[in-house]
Amino acid sequence: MATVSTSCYQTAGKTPSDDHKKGVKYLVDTVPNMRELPPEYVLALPPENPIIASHDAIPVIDLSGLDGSIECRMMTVEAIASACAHWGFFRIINHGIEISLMEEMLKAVEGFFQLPWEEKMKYASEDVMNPVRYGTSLNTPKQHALHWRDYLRHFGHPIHNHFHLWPSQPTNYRVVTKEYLEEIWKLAIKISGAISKGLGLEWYYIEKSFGEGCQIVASNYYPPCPQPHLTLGLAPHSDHGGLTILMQNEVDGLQVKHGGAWVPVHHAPATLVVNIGDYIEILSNGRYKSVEHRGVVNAERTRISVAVGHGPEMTAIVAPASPLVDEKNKTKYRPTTYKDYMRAQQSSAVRGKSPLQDIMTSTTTENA
Ligand SMILES: O=C(O)CCC(=O)C(=O)O
Repeated sequence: MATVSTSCYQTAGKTPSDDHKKGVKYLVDTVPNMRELPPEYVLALPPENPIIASHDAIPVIDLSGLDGSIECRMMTVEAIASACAHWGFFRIINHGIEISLMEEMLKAVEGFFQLPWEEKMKYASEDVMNPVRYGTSLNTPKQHALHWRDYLRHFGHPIHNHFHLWPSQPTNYRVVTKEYLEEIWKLAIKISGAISKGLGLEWYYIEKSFGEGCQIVASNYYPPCPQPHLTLGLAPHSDHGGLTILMQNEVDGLQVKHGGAWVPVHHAPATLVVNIGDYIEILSNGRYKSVEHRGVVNAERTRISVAVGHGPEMTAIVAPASPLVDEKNKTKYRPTTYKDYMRAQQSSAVRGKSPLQDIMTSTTTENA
């Protein structure tokens, strides 16, 4: 079982002061030429699994196949089904999102993190369900070891409910983010159709299960770290939603757990990375598994990633799809509301997949 216990990620150093809440960028800006990692960020990391060679990389799917002939469409559906079953992660090309929009979004996010800390702290919140949150380290306000990451998380679709709450600086942030999130939502719905079909469900099954739907963007900022091997940007975790679409700048750092090893997901220009989250694991009754991933840091360059999660509306019941449950395939998860699941998952200082395990009817099932 791939779950990581909290103790593995307890800090090996002293208890942090509240100053750390201003962010890791604030720290590196105020302590130029930092040679040693502050002890609050030193993690007692478990002995590592070997990192396997990049030739064993996540599958690449040409999404233009979904707009082609019936044969082409079915081949693409099968490729996505195979990627979901074997990896839980895949890279997409020909996805239809303009490169210029991707670049503008990355710039807007970078612009936000470059604001003075006082401006960013206007969005700080300890409530994991707050519609807009600036923070540092992990999402939870519970006591945990510090990680080398600042983040901005906020709700997207349905955008009219949240637009006015988004950061007002940089001045183009709202306009660019709105356009990016609208395009990414359409893409997520298209991919969810292919995933539904691959599970033997009707094309619109997952989309319908979303109801009004929920989209959350998590933008991550990982400044250069003086001793990157002693810490992490983001601890291993799975995502609570249905599917996440991730874009990263040209600096590597994402790793995916596969076959007991951490596989690096390298930056590839103009591509996006898709992964399935806990909601699809549950909906598929365990046929597909959400996969743990983590962010490592480096000493030279700032890494930025923009992860957009897509799931159902808050009041939706999260449970296996009824066509996938029968006498032979009994339900493996206890129903819960998406809101309750998300709150539990986001509040947990325990990383890995333990929040999902808590709602499994049997904990003997192996996760990928
Ligand atoms: O920075 C990354 O590549 C990982 C981001 C991520 O997993 C998250 O924001 O939940």
